[in-house]
Amino acid sequence: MDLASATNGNGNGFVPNTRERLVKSVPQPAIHRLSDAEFFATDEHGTAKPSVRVLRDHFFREGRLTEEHALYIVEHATKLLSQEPNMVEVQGPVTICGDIHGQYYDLMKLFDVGGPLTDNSYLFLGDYVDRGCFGIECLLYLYTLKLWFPHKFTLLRGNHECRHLTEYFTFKRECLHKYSLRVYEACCQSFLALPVAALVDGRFFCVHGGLSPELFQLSDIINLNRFTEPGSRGLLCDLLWSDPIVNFGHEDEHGVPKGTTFLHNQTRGCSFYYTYEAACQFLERNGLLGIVRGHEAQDAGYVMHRKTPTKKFPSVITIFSAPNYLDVYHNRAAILKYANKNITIRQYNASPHPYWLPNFQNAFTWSLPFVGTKITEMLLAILAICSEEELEDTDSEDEKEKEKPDADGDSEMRNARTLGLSTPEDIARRRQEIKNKIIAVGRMQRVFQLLREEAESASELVDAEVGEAGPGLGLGPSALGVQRQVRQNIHNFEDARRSDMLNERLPSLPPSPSPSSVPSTPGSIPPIPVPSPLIPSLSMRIPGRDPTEGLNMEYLIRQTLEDSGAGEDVERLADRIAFRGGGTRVTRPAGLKRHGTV
Ligand SMILES: [Mn+2]
Repeated sequence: MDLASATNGNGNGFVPNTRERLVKSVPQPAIHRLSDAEFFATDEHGTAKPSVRVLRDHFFREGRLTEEHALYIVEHATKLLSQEPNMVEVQGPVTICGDIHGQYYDLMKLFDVGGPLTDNSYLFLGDYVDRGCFGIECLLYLYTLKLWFPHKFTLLRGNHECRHLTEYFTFKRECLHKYSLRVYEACCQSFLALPVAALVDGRFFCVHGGLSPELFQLSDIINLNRFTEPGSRGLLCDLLWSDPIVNFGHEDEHGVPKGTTFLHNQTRGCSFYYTYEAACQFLERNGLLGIVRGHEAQDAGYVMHRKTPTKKFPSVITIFSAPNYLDVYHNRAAILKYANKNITIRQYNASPHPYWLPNFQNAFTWSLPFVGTKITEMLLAILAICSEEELEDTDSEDEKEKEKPDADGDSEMRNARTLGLSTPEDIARRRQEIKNKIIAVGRMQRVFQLLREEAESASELVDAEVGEAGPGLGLGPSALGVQRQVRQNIHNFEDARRSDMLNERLPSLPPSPSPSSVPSTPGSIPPIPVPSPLIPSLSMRIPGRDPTEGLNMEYLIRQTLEDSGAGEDVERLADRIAFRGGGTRVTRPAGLKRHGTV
């Protein structure tokens, strides 16, 4: 049974029980916080650690932890990660995994496909959070595994593991919604501690983004200070942000001069593209076989780039482990299994996951603009109950009345006296007050319209799996209509990638960064155009505003009230109605009454 027919009673006299779950096939979320006894398990040395099995199932059922337990995991993981070198040495056999991006339910599938940690090591290449709605669950689960298997479980830093991107995209908002600012701050501290590269069996260089013109020897990474925000240039930034050039391995056929190694990365708005030549030189210089990196969505979940001339092995392998990325890319995910000097790729598809409204809104907040628009529309409709002609008509009648001298003053003065207004100034003030009220209603309608557009566009690329249930819930068909339209317009991986291109960029850095996020070279940040159509939400586009403040209703109201150009119709209407005279006329316009008696 679908929700729409359930709530409407589907005409069979069925009255839903509001105390029971209407859609029983959707399991009830776990609403209780785990007790210490449930949360902790003991390892073989009798040390208490968060239970992997309990957390896995609890998170799967959308359960949350106490702030204390969440902080326990993040802080203990931070301590452990801080002790690791910038470049971790990993021994095979190992399963190498690319971007996860908050897709917890797909991460569970990844571990099904990858196999248990008892007979297998894991190396993750970063980007655990942002975009998907389950970033904190991914992070807490991965950190818990790190606590249990510190030497068999390696987590590298991705470009999203930083303050700037998590504020711009979804992770900060998610933390504030599900946990607290304290938990978010602890996560930011843990990001600083994540190592930035790994060397598998001394043969494979593993990193989130790729190479840098500042990277000659592997020792350049060892000497790096990684405990800082990456900024928009420099070695740390490049390791996390760079990409192989488009047409990598075939550059000369596309007009890239021979000998080119690094070019400005236009897709990202920072860092570099590295060429096949740059990759081959780097591998030769350091006696390596290949580069394994994540950072770019792939239709098949992976891509093997051109082989090196000397070792006949793919110079670069890109691996991406978030299937059906953002619910619209239609891509498969992949992990790379390296064992006995052999590489095997395992692919998997997306798993179903619970739906979140844009920006973690609840249904009431989300639908408020729809309700608001309707109410203000009704108010305006009541005020506009007489037509333009009728108003013109009564205007001229009034003027005629005014021309006639009246012993008792004109009709307006009569009206005014009943309202206790004695002087023409009082009447003028009263008129202005009424006019202002009507204008305010009109502008509130615009505010709600904007909020509604906001709620619709805030969906990023996220599609509505429950789209069909929308109209039945009366939440306003147009919002879900937009989401359906997004679904209709994105048919395949290429469509999604093109639409989402701007979100792959480094968002412009704040003009005056806080001390904790000062990049290594302050003042040298190039101006980066802010992408507009598909970035997370309008509130994030407002410079200097905290993106986690929600829908910024206050800001919208102020903007709308300052905006004098629009809403002329409302103003004209307000003029007309207010200038009819006393307050009672507003709810019972004179025009209508007179017209009605004709
Ligand atoms: Mn990335």
